[in-house]
Amino acid sequence: MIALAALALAAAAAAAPDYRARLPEDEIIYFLLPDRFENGDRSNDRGGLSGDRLKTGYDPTSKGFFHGGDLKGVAQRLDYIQGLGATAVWVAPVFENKPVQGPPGQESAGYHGYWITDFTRVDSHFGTNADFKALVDAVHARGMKFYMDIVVNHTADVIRFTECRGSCPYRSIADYPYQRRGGVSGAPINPGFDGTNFERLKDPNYAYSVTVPADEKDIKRPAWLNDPIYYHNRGDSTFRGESSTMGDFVGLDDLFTEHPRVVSGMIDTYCGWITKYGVDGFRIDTAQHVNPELWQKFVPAMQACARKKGIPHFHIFGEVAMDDVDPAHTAVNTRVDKLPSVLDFGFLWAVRDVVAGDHGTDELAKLFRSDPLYEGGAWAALELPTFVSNHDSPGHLAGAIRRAQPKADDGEVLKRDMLAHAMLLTLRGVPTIYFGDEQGFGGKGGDQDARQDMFASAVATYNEDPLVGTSATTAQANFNPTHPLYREIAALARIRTSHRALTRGRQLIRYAQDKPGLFAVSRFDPATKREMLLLFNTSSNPVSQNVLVETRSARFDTLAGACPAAAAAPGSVAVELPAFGYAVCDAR
Ligand SMILES: [Ca+2]
Ligand SMILES: [Ca+2]
Ligand SMILES: [Ca+2]
Repeated sequence: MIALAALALAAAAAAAPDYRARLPEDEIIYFLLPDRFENGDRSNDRGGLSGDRLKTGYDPTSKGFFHGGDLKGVAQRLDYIQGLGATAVWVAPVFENKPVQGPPGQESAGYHGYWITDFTRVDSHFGTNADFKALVDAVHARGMKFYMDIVVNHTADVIRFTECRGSCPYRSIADYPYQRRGGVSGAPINPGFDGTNFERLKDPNYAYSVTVPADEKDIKRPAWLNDPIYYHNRGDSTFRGESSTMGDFVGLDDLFTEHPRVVSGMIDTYCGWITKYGVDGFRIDTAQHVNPELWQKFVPAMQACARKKGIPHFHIFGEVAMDDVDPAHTAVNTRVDKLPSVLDFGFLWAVRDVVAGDHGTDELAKLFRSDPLYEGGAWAALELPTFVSNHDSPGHLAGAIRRAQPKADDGEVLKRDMLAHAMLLTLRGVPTIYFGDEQGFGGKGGDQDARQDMFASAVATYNEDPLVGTSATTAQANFNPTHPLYREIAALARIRTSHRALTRGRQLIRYAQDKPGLFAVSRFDPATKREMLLLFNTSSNPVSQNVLVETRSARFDTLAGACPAAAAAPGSVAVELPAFGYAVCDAR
């Protein structure tokens, strides 16, 4: 049996295209939370813990607790993921988390993966390190890539301060300098420490009195993480000024990422995952809450580690979250921090404004006009993972459309949703599909509300929320390859991955306006210079107008929608689109 399985795996690997040769912009990413995707092993639902949900973290009826999904479940559903056209999987953090945290009455669980205690081990709710290896190998055997989600900014909330309970206000360096205990008039400590000579930093009690509960003194791995000297210990971030990088993210212990021991420790830990498992990239959580100097060292170290493992195009993209269209904000982290790429939050909000809301299509033009701000210029923008929903956004895209267009019927919501996905899958950037979008999931609000189960859910507020494009609800499993969104995304994904103009092509805005209507873009195959004309109508009325193209683009093949067969005159095509329609037109 084992020999047969190994033979089958070897055959699949031989058949798989050489995924290592692909560039980051060649991929289509599928992003999922393992707890919410598929339950492949009922025996690990409680993570090997016993007791009530406050001990095990398991409560499938609550949106803030573990639901039972795991890595074996992801491995069982790779046909579904690959069938959608995805070429890479981004899995939310798999590391061992503190199962439950939060003040009494407000507890929730580490089902999302961002409260890590052990950076060397897979969370026991998700399986084992062997399950992780099996999953990564199975993904690779299909010619797909595996992107890990990593955290460097913080660990789980273990450190407490005796001066406060629950929320602890941020205490600045000016008010609580390192060389005094508890404020400027306090007793001298850490003599000579200037913020850089860390051998002189001996006492972590400058801002607060630091304490760790006795039963949690040794729960972090690697073991150096248990020493409070490696944390900022200044209280909760206000996400402004100095606290943005030195404050605790809602109590999560903020690592002293300026400290050389922290830098080398994180480099060793994450290089270990690359070396052991051959993963193909990292999504970096809370990247803007870490000092740029850490990334300037960490990124080249990861790239070197990957090259040594035979991974030439290791992708690294940071989460630089923002709640409006401000590409200058995200671009800074590629310029100063030297992050190779960042999640394109500007794209998320621009598409939602233009397709869910009623903003003019020039909002998209304005976003793309800023592409040269990124380190490496507009070519670097090709590697930005783009998305229309994620696990922190206010609902899936379908939910956002419903809220923005309360009078729209299900058919219009579906059309708008498909239009947004057509933009995602044809415009510049790396399309990143958030699990459940392809099944018409909605969502009533942010984070916990946007993390619905793909397997049959027991969460009442998920199950009462109608899905788009189907009469199903989240009370049943929703791995339906005939859902209209799944089919549309799959068709567009195949168009994208079979045309270099759409993966690697420079992008030129042809037309945009200050109200809903036409958005027209050309992209160019970098080798042949052949033009691909992309047409989107964000308006509820049909569009009929002439659009500028290259004079050499005389005839067009229709890849999606309906394209003009030929130019009306050299350099001009007559475009007709129905309400919320789109077209992908391959010039020849
Ligand atoms: Ca399970
Ligand atoms: Ca803490
Ligand atoms: Ca920080």
